[in-house]
Amino acid sequence: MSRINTSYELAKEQYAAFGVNTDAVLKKMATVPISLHCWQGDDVGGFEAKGDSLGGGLAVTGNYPGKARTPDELRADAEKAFSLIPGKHRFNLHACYIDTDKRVERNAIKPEHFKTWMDWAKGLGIGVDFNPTFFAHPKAADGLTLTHPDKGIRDYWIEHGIACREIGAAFGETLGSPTVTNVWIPDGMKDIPADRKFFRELLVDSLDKIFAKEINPKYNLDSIEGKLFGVGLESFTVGSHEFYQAYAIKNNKLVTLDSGHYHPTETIADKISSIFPFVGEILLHVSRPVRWDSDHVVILNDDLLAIAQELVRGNYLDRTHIGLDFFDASINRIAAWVIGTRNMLKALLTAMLEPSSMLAEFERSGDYTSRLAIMEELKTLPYGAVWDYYCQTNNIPVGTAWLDEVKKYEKTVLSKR
Ligand code: RNT
Ligand code: ZN
Repeated sequence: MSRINTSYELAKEQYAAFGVNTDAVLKKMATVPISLHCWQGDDVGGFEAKGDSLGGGLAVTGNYPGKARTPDELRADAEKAFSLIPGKHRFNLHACYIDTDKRVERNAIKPEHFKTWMDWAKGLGIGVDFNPTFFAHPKAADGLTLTHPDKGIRDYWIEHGIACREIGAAFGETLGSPTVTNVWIPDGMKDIPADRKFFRELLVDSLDKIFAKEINPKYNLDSIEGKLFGVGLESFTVGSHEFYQAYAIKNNKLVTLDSGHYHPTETIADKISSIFPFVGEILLHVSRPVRWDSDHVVILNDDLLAIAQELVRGNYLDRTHIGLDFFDASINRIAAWVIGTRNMLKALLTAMLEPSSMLAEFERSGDYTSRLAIMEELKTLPYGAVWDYYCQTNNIPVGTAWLDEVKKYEKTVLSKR
């Protein structure tokens, strides 16, 4: 037996002593897709005719060579990443990743402009998620889109939102898996607003118009993402968490929780069980804020583990769409995808390997001593052996072997760009 198999058999026994069946956990692991965000592959650049800076309070730093310059390059890079991650996952597109020869106005985009993406996803047998792009555009240059006081500008962005839901539905129908279309707008102000109410009311009205048309949830699910602040938009964000949470509950929408969008001492882990009694499904944007909403690559830290534990302990996986949202241009971008996604999966695996009902029983009987003692013991159980075995059975490089693949690809493909 190989070292990996032997280690797995030993780990299996150790987990069995806590009543955890590792084989069953690995079966469950295979059913959880992670949505890889296209924008890590090219620093949120997209493929519209260039010229518009990112804006909207978003910032990408770093200039590592070799980023994808075309849809074909991005698809090849994403495929490389998928080949290094165990399981079947999804791809999360932004509208500005449109694949056309000529520039198409954002309010005129159609499913046909994303045909190459559809064919690609179909070929891979993966689902796609979608996002309207309310930034990097002259009509978003002053930081306002759906809440712009100018009705003409508002209408333009409303039309964009509607177009994107239809594109989402086309992806969902073609690929046989619902697309989550996530609305995030940058709208806000650098300095103290005089009339917050005016903008919030405009946002209600614009969202109502975007969502007016019923779309079969088998094809498209609408989610809305709030935020605390953006760079240059420090004093006021129209689409705050409270705003969208309330809107979603009232209008039966999904809520997106992004790890970087709250006060630094808040974590999205605690929000999951708070919101689920009131919404059907949620979307996560798993990210890593370092001192601010910096969107660093997700690492296996306590915050990530807490998110995974909440999803597993609450039995919420079937109602949660897990997406990633980070962008680091200072390291190999494919490695960034692989590191972040493998970490998300490792966190889920660790959470699934937990004897959660045992811990809950201690808690309910008031035995907090045992709860803490066992939680700490669990931290040194050999989940790494289970992870390696999972990678091996999925024919995915085990341990650091994936990095060799990325380095090879960097030498043969990325360095030629
Ligand atoms: C911005 C939001 C949003 C974006 C993407 C690119 O703060 O997190 O989700 O990161 O749309
Ligand atoms: Zn986000």
